[in-house]
Amino acid sequence: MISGMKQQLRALASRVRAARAITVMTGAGVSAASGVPTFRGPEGLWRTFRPEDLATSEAFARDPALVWEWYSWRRARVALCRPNAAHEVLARWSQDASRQVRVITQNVDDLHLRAGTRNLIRLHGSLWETRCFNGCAAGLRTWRDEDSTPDRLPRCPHCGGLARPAVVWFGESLDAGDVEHATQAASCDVFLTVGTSAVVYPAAGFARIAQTRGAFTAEINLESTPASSLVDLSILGPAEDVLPAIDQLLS
Ligand code: BV8
Ligand code: ZN
Repeated sequence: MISGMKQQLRALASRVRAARAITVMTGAGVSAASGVPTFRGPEGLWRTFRPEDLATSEAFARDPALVWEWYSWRRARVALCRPNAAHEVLARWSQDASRQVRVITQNVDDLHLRAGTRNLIRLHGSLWETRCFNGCAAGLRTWRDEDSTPDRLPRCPHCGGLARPAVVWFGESLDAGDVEHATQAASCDVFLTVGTSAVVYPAAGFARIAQTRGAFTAEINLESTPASSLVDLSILGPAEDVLPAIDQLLS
């Protein structure tokens, strides 16, 4: 194991420099410096709210107004946030035509998109999209919905039934196309897992898939996670500092 922050940064920068294909898996920690609350941890959303009360289809069926209230609150909060230095570095890397940089995110805040990231896979959907809760044929597609203060429950324009946030809740399958793209992206030279507690599957499994396919794997997080003992290099530090530091070592 490489010790000493400077040596770790240099080691990762040299891997990144040599790589032709890089895949980055991001989680809530990447958006923390933008002011978006994380889920787990001392200030996390799951301290105040129980996931099973808010992030399952059973919760929505039981109390759609409560679930919409939570998502509207999150929309309003994220609308005030801006991409930070971590999003910006990843966006720049993804725009480099000389190699393939793919970003897989568990975040629903769209800050990677707003930073201009290309080749983005949004595994858990978007806070800003809505779809039919009944699953009517026409309402299977999502539609953009920026309203963060709805005065009544959003409805499906096709069947008139309730509309729901187009995010992936616990117990729900991820979009098959997204999973396929993420599985393809796990074939890379360097796989980075950044700002995620690495406990939610299938997202947390892609680092191991990448490693078994021969990728160099590294983690950037404020603290150790279940991924730390798996990866080749674990850097303990804030993503908004570590990614710009690596980026600077590349030039
Ligand atoms: C599914 C809704 C098939 C969107 C979310 C295999 C093993 C065990 C369990 C399972 C398994 N396979 C499936 C499961 C069940 C379940 C699961 O994983 N459960 C776990 C928790 C035990 N998975 C599912 O249900 C998935 N579906 O597998 O479908 C299926 C179908 C039917 C029946 C069974 C299976 C669906 C998962 C989707 C969950 N959706 N939310 C929303 O409203 O946002 S959860 C959610 O967690 C968020 O979406 C978030 O994206 C995700 C992951 O969280 P993180 O991003 O990692 O955030 P967290 O707060 O945890 O961590 C932040 C980290 O950042 C911390 O480590 C912190 O130290 C660090 N940090 C903080 N600041 C910084 C920083 N790091 C760097 N810099 C900083 N500045
Ligand atoms: Zn409908």
